[in-house]
Amino acid sequence: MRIVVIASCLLAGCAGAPAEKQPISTIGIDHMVIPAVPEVGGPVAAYAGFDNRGSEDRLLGIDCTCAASVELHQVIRNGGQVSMTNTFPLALPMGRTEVKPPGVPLHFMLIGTNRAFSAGQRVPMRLRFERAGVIDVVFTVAEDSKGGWERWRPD
Ligand SMILES: [Cu+2]
Repeated sequence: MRIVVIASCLLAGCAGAPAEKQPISTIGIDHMVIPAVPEVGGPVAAYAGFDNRGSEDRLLGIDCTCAASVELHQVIRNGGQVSMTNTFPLALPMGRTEVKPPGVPLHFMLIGTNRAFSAGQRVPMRLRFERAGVIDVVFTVAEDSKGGWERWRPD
């Protein structure tokens, strides 16, 4: 049993010396969804839900080999004008926080993608938290964001 646990830890990309005490994650992540986008290079939205069962934390950033960068966009309406600004970090007070379709006021945005996304594909990303540290998760590409969010199930 011990060997199985270590092996799965290696697969998940656990970093740091084994003797070092790893920060205990108190963040649960779910509903990791990306809409299908056939064009390469354009911005692509991403969504996720967070359950913070510990003390207040912040999501500092997201890394994906699929994109040049990932931003947290806040949609700001100013009269007829709509603009999106990068607003990382994302505050995660105790309890539930959702970055949810339709993405207003918040969505994650993959900038400068290097691949297309088609429904059913799985896309690993690395989330960096101020207190919980690094957590690797896998996003699922859905035909559309809202449907993908509603039908999302844990592995
Ligand atoms: Cu955006």
